[in-house]
Amino acid sequence: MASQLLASAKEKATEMTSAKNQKIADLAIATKDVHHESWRITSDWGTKQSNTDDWLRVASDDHTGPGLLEDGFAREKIHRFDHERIPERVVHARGTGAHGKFTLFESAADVTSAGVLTDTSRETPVFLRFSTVLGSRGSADTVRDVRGFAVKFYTEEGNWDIVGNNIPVFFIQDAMKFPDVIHAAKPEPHNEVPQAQSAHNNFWDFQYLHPEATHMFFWTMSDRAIPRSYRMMQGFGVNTYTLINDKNDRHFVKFIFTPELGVHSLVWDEALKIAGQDPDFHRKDLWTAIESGAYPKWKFGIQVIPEAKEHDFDFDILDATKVWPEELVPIRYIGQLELNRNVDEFFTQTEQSAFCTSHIVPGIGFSDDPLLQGRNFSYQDTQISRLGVNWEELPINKPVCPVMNHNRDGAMRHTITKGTVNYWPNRFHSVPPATEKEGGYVDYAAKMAGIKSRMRSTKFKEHKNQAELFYNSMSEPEKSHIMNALAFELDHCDDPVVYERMTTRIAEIDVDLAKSVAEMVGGDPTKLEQSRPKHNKKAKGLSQMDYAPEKPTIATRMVAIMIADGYDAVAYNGIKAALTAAGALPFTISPRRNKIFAAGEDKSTGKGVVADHHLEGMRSTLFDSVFVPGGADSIATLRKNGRAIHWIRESFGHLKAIGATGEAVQFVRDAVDLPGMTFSTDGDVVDSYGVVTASQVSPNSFKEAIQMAKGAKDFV
Ligand code: HDE
Repeated sequence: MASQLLASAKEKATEMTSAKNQKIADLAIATKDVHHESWRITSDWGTKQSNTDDWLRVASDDHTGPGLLEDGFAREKIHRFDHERIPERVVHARGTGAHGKFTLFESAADVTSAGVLTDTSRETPVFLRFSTVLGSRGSADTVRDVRGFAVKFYTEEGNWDIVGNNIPVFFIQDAMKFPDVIHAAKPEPHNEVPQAQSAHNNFWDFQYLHPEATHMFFWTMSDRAIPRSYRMMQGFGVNTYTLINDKNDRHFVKFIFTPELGVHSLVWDEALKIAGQDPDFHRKDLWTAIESGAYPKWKFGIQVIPEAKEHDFDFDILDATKVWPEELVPIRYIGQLELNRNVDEFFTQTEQSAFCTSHIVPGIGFSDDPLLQGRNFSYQDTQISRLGVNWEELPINKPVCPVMNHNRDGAMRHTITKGTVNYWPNRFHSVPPATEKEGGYVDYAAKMAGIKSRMRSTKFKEHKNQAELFYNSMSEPEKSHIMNALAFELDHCDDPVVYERMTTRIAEIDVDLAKSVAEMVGGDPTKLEQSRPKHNKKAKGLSQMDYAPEKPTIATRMVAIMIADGYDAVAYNGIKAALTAAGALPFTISPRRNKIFAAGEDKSTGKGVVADHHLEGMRSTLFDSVFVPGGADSIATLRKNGRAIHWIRESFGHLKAIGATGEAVQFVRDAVDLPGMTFSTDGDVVDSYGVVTASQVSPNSFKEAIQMAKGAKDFV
């Protein structure tokens, strides 16, 4: 059922999105479809093959002889296979991407001349790649890590890449430190352990030795680092860029994407389990949402500071370890990004997509942010080693506007440039490059003065104020999640130098937090003191609580309906229909994936229901919610099934909505019966735990419960 729903939604979606998107039309030229009945298999040189299974050999009926080197078909097949792999990205190796569009609802012409940010009639095609940072290509999605949020805008004036993250700050201030922070965070060099984890000695050793990383590690220990879905996280350009308008005024700018669905996270226990139970959890979630037509959307915002006000703040606005608090620099939301089409092939689109911070278009510029300056060098360089010098000719990376220059040759060049000259100017073409009016990129003429030295400006030396601002701005549950995350991570460090010193660093931000962590991981809490005076300030926009969904919805939420033989068909069919109508994805779970019969249904003549999964095949962690319809026999069976009981208890522990009707109500109560829990006599509300069950479940009350539990989950 869920798959039929997906198939028809997919057709509709494909029709709607391909029509206008110039990049999709462009990609179609390079696309071939293997689902044609009539094609015959050929070699790469085009000759039809008569056999692709047996190597040409000298053989007879009673003797299998040696293979012949002469067999070009066989050699080609093996050679191609031998060379299928390319280097994975040195960071952000694990990722997934999708196509979409960017639209503008308010022109930013007052601050920029960029067409993509001023022309409200445009639909700019985009490709967005999400990623984790530390793990290899095959690692799990739900690890604790920063998430990449890299957007390529295929604008009429050329590609513009915002290569961002889901966290607005970074570990270091100067690009020259990047190899150190990444070496320290990636698996340790002697045994390549641990995979995709920051919970190890080297990572935390680095954090202590680099006070500038303090603000960032508070973010990575927060719930932001374990998102529920790529669709439910923010994107930040992180670095400070500039915008230049028609009058040649320059503003500093930060780019922000905020999801329509709100910002939500997993709970840590869930994240840990999902990493094993379904390492592709986030990619599947994104894929399914797009296939079912529930297109994820983000509001696009800018924070701008006029050039003249650069020094008006107590932090340096070019320092990537700092946010620009919204109270000081409000976010101006001007556009929308929507993802509406999955890739046709992972390798040629997602894997070969390549981003460069240095890709900008007229109206957008860089700043002297030392991290950005280094990134501008690094990305082009890394693409050359990963994909080759002609990487921008690959279909996914090619701009939609004309590309014409005298860059030539190199491995795998495939554009054929006609003409007898390959330099400029030449006797055939000496038209000067485009002026600013003609769309040429003219660098902002900035006045520079300084001393050549390896130094950082004074304001770059303050590292603690915003770490405290972030921590102070968290809700109590978010604070306790940070404490637990630090306790988990430092528990995985076995060198006392690492975990003991870290508690002293935490004490500079909040001594109570440091003491709790020291109590858990080792270190002497009595020796810790608030070693830096606190400012006690808070700011908005840092806590996830500030990002509730604009329009609450349960579309694409995964709901497990648990039944066994003898289930109540009215309750089952009712809830399934209601969930489907609301765009949620119901899945039937039962002790076996063979027909299950309703109460009163004749097993020899009845149609039965074929479950989507059996109880051992799936886990509660992979669903947003569980519903158990009544039915005496069904519940009697489930009561005897340890896995069924565990499903309920685990869902409860992970703060999910649990719906039950009839006999299932007592079953759910018994399963989650915990000391100190109270049930009301009529409504069955377990309000002390923030989770709702109701004996008179109406589809609407259950839908609300799913929404509520989702909200509660973030905050309880
Ligand atoms: Fe990256 N980063 N980075 N980075 N980064 C790469 O480029 C680098 C930084 C980010 O989906 C690499 O194509 C340096 C900040 C994303 O393909 C590499 C520095 C932010 C992606 C590289 C940084 C990012 C990358 C590896 C310090 C958030 C994945 C593969 C100055 C704003 C893009 C590649 C994708 C990838 C270098 C710091 C985001 C090596 C030198 C800060 C989302 O070039």
